[in-house]
Amino acid sequence: MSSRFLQTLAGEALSPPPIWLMRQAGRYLPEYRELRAQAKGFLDLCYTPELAVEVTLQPIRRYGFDAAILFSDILVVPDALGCDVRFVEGEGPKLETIRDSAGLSRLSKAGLHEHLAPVYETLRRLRRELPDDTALIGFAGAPWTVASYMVEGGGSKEFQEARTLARRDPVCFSALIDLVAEATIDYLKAQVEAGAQALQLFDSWAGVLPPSEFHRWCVRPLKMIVTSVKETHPDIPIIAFPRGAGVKYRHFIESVPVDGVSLDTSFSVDWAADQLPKVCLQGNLDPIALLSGGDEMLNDTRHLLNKLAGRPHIFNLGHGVLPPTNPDTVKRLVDFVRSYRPSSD
Ligand code: 1CP
Repeated sequence: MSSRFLQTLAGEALSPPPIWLMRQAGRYLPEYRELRAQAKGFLDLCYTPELAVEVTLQPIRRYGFDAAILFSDILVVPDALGCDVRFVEGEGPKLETIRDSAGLSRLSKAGLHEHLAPVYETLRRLRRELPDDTALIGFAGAPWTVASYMVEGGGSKEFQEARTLARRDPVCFSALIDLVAEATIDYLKAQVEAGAQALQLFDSWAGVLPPSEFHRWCVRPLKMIVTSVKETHPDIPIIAFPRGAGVKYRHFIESVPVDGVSLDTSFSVDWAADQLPKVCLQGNLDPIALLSGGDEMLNDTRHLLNKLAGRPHIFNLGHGVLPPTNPDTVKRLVDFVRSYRPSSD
């Protein structure tokens, strides 16, 4: 196994740790903005292998990250199920809303693989083009997060409609969650067959679920997905990101057989290192630290590296790189992590 990222997910504690960043491809990079301006739209970028490969490779060329993440979006799954998805300039995603059984009946996974074939082609090309020591990460959104976008018709602060539907009509909501979960299983298995060497599941809105609902809508569907993918692909490492779940991360790790968890910015790494079961930890520098940059960013980074030294750790942010981030600051961060040697602070 030549990739430091995969070695770490397999349980080795490497110093310095491997590094990649969520949303490492995207709007903070001038070369992304240039290519994006030429594409017809954001989804066009995701469904054109030539362009998606190029965008995935941009941050690898600049920074030599230990892993490349497929350039796509979590909302290609609803799109493939027949729920119309559009990305409106400056407004984010807009989806056809699904709020009842009539809406649900319009969706089907019959055309899933045909619709997502360009994504599989992107992965095949990437595996050929990436250096052997750069791991290729495939991904999908978790059912709770994806279904929430479908019920809301887009992004939201509180996901009020989705949470209300889950309580008012749990049978309908549960059918939507199951459909997304089943589609996600098929999608992730196909990603592995096309060359993904690890998978990440993004449950970006797990944090809005109260403890009484967390198990049902976050833990249960993710357990189903991870178990099923590992049944056919036992060696594929899987990282989950139940963002905002706080102390419920522990229950999550005890219940879902993941190889790693991505920590959001709410965690003190001291707490995580003491309290969380021994899975690989990924994270969790605050993306805002890269906006202010400077020595404070490096001090936070040193603290994090010191606290997690000695256990399997993949350096990352607590959420995605923000569009106003200066690409030179990312370079400074990567150089710092790569030259890190344990010390006291
Ligand atoms: O205008 C543009 O160019 C589009 C901006 C953009 C990009 C670069 C979107 C729209 N998606 C992406 C790529 C993307 N999305 C990746 C691959 C790139 C990488 O990580 O390097 C990944 C893994 C995602 C995942 C994603 N999409 C999540 C989960 C992760 C997270 O950040 O919490 C979510 C919630 C989405 C939905 C989405 N897609 C795009 C936007 C702006 C949003 C958020 C919408 C909202 O809730 O307001």
